[in-house]
Amino acid sequence: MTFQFQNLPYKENELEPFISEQTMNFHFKKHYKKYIANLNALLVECNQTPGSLKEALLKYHTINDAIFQNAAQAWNHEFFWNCLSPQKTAPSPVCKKMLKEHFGSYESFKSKFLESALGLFGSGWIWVVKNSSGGIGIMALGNAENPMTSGHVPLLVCDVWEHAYYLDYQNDRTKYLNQFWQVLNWNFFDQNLEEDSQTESQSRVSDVGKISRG
Ligand code: MN3
Repeated sequence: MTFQFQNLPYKENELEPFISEQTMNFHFKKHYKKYIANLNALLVECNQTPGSLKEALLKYHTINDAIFQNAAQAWNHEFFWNCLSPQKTAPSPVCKKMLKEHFGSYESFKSKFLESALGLFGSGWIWVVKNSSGGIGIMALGNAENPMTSGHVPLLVCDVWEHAYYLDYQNDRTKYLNQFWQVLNWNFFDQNLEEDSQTESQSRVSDVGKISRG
């Protein structure tokens, strides 16, 4: 299977003034599309046909760095585009409750997020994840790393590779992170939580099926 690039869910200039059209243009056309092209070329070379980016990144995580990195970067960027929105959104009551439970308050969640982002040396991604015990947490992962390889469910992410902010904020990651909240799509958090709970209840149903048939 050849992977096709996904279009942005908004126009390149719609996140201005927080993320410029120029940044989105480079980010989408030069970085993200390149990962898809690289991945397709690598898969042809070794005659592999994973069914999805998720399948590719999970399968090649420990066995082929080049395929993993390009598949993960493609997946991470598609997820990241959806974490941004030109419409102003706010955490839902469910989301607020979770943030309060796990971080004490919305404000302390934000400072923990910023602290993790500033603490990550070099390029990477700052993830809000659901862990296997149902709690939520923040993971700062370098380069192309993705929380699904360690069994976590991604709920939100911020791209902290310099290509995501250098044209607008130069080396000032703090300034970029402070603007990130202006365009963060909180509805996507709820959507990912909802999808995960559906997957969980489906797997419970199939477990019950296995037991009764056994
Ligand atoms: Mn990027």
